[in-house]
Amino acid sequence: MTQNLRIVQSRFIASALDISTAPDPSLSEIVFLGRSNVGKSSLLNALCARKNLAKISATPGKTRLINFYEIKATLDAMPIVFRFVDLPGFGYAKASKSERESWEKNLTPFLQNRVSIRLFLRLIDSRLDNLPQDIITKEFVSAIIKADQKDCAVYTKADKLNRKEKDALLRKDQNALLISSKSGEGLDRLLHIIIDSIMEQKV
Ligand SMILES: Nc1nc2c(ncn2[C@@H]2O[C@H](COP(=O)(O)OP(=O)(O)OP(=O)(O)O)[C@@H](O)[C@H]2O)c(=O)[nH]1
Ligand SMILES: [Mg+2]
Repeated sequence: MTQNLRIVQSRFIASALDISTAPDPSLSEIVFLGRSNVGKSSLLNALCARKNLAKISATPGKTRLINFYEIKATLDAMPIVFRFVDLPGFGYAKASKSERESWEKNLTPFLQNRVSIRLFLRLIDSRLDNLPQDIITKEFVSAIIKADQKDCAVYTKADKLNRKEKDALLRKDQNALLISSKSGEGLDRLLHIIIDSIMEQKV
């Protein structure tokens, strides 16, 4: 039997520069991780069916702080409350050295020590898989992940791929989760993965 899962409410709660200024880790958190411009903020908006909840831009480097959103979903009749955490992108070529250092200085301890993180959503541009920076991120998450956390790779902008290109990606990784914030492809499957990561912790 398929369950009826949907996000019914979403709101911005706070921005923080680092873990010390972040809100209390009192709710399960899903972090959106990936290169600048990969589509993190767009995915967050698409999952919530909101246009401008998180700021998006064609210019890389739009998201500068750690942004927390409170999300209310329902699984059949059961309410589930959790948070989405939109992060600044790394690897933005035009970022100054000090901006890159500030990313590492603030976000590395956040990702390592934030106990409420249940799921690392690693976004990868489906047209540009295997970029060195994405491989480094995968290794970084593998090194810090704890037993009560999950890691999930998400291939973004699937609307830009034709059938042949999608098949090629799926041949390389048969579990590849192809999503598009534009067409809505893969969003329902992703939402189930998100909720599973939260529910597993509770049982
Ligand atoms: N075609 C298409 N474009 C997308 C999709 N998702 C995002 N984009 C575009 O990609 C650009 C970057 O999107 P953002 O969501 O701001 O990316 P981000 O990862 O949050 O970027 P930073 O905040 O700079 O780290 C924007 O021009 C979006 O419109 C998608 O699924 N399909
Ligand atoms: Mg962003």
